[in-house]
Amino acid sequence: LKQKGCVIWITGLSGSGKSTVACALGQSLYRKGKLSYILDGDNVRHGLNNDLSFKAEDRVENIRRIGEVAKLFADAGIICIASLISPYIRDRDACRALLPDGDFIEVFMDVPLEVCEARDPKGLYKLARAGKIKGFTGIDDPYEAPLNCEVCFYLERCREIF
Ligand code: GGZ
Repeated sequence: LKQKGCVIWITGLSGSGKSTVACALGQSLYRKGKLSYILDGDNVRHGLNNDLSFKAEDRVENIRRIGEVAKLFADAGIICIASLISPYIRDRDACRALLPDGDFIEVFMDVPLEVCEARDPKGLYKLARAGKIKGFTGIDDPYEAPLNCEVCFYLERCREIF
C-alpha cells in the first residue's frame, strides 16, 4: 500500500458546513485514488456512540472515542475525515496527541453563529432558541474556536462554496 494514513479533523458549529466539506473532500480524494473514510459525529451518534448525550462529559467521551477510532483508521493507512462539533480545545488537542506530528490536520469552519443560525438546515437553532433543546452549542453551550488549526475556512470562502 502506497498510501499513508492521517486524520483530517473538521470542527465548527452546527450548520457551519462540516459535513459538506467532509463529503467534498472524500469525493476529491476518491477521484485521486486515495482511500478515505468519514466519521461524522451525527452519524456515529446513531451507532457506536448511541449511549452518549450532549452533556459536557458525554461530548468529551464522544470526541475521545472518535479520536481513537480515527487513529485506528490512520494506522491502517486510511485518510480519516472526522467531522464533529468537538467544541473543546482540550479534547481536540488530546486527539491530536494520539498521532505523530503532522498527521493530525485540524480544519476550522470559521462561520459566525448568526450565519449558522440563519441557515438552520435542521431547524435545531429555532428549537434551541425556543428552549426546546437545552445545551445547544453556540446558544447555551460553549464553542472554543481553535487557536492553532492547520486550515481555516473563512466566511467569505464559505459563501463561495455553499
Ligand atoms: C449541538 C446538537 C445538539 C446540541 C443535537 N448541541 O447540525 P447537526 O445537528 O447535524 O450536527 C449536530 C450534531 C452534533 O453532534 P456532534 O457529535 O458533532 O457534537 S459534539 O462534537 O459536541 O459531541 C446537531 C445535533 O447533533 N445536535 N443536539 N445540544 N448539536
